[in-house]
Amino acid sequence: MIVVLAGGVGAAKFLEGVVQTSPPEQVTAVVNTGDDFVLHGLNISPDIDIVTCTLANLIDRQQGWGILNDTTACMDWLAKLGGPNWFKLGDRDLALHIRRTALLREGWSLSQVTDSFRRALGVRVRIVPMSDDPAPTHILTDAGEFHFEEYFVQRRAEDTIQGIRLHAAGVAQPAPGLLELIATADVVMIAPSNPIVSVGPILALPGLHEALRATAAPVVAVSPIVGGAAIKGPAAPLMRAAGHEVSALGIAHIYADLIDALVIDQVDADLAAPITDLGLAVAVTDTIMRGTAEKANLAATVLALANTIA
Ligand code: FO1
Repeated sequence: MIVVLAGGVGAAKFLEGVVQTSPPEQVTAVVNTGDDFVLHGLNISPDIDIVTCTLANLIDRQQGWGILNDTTACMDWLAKLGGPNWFKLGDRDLALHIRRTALLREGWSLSQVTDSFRRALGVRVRIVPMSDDPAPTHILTDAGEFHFEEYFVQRRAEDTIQGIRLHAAGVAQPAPGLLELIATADVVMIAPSNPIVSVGPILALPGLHEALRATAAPVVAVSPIVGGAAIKGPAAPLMRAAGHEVSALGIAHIYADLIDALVIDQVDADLAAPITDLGLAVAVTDTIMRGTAEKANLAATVLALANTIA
C-alpha cells in the first residue's frame, strides 16, 4: 500500500500523478481535516473534498477547489437572506456538505462518510480523514484568533500571524487504522502540501511521529517550496511564523527526523548538498505539476527514490 499524507490542491494534483504510476487500489490518501469547519450549519471538509473531487475528475481545475461548471443559485439566495457568502460553495458542492452533515448526525464517522462519497464518485483510491475527531487549525493573529479558513479566505491572509494552534478543539485521535496503515505501508509519501497547516495537523496526531519513525516503509516527502516560495497558498508566512526558513532546506529541517528522503525542484539543486548533510536522500526534478506528464514524473521520481531506500 502506498500511503500519501495529503492536504488540498497540491496534494490532489500529486495524487493524480501517483495513480498514473501505481494501481489506485494500492493507494491510500490520508487527508488533513484542520481546514474543516461548520458554515450554514453544515460540516465542510475542504481538503477531503478537493482530493475526492480531483481524483473523480470533477474538480474546477482553474480554482483547484469546487466542482467543475458548478452553479451558485443557492449561494446567491443564501447571501440574499443575509447568510455568509465569503466561502464560495456551489450548488453541487453544497450537496456534499448537506449529505455529510446528515450522515454525521445519524452517527456515521467522518471516515465512513468519506469512504461512502469516494465510492459514490467512482474514486478507486482509498481516502481517509486524518482523524474522526474535530481538529480545527486556528491562526493567532494581531487581530485575534481565527479558524484557518476565516484567516485564509474571509480575511484574505492579511493578518500578521503570531502563532498557529493545531487541533484547537482538543486531543484528536488518529483515524481508525491510520497508525496500522503507516506501520504496514510499502511506501509513505508526504505530498507537496503546506507543511504547517496541511501536513502539520496530521503529524501532530498522537502516535504519528512514532509511527513514521518505526515503519519499515521508506518515507519520502516532496518540497512544496520552490525557489524560496510556495506555488500556492500561505505556506511562506506560516513557515516564517513557525520559525522556519522558506526554502526546500527549511522543509528538510521541518521533516528531518520523520522522513528518509526529500524530492526538490531543479531550481533548488544547490540545496541538495545541505539537505543530504541532514542525513536525507535527495532527488532533484521538475516539481511544478503543470500537467499530466509532470504529475506522473513527480510521482515516479518519489517512487524511484523510495526504492533506493527500502
Ligand atoms: N478557497 C478560497 O480561497 N476561496 C473560497 O471561496 C473557497 C471555497 C471552497 C469551497 C469548497 C472547498 O472544498 C474548498 C474551498 N476553498 C476556497 C479552498 C480552501 O480554502 C482550502 O482549504 C485551502 O485552499 C487550503 O487547502
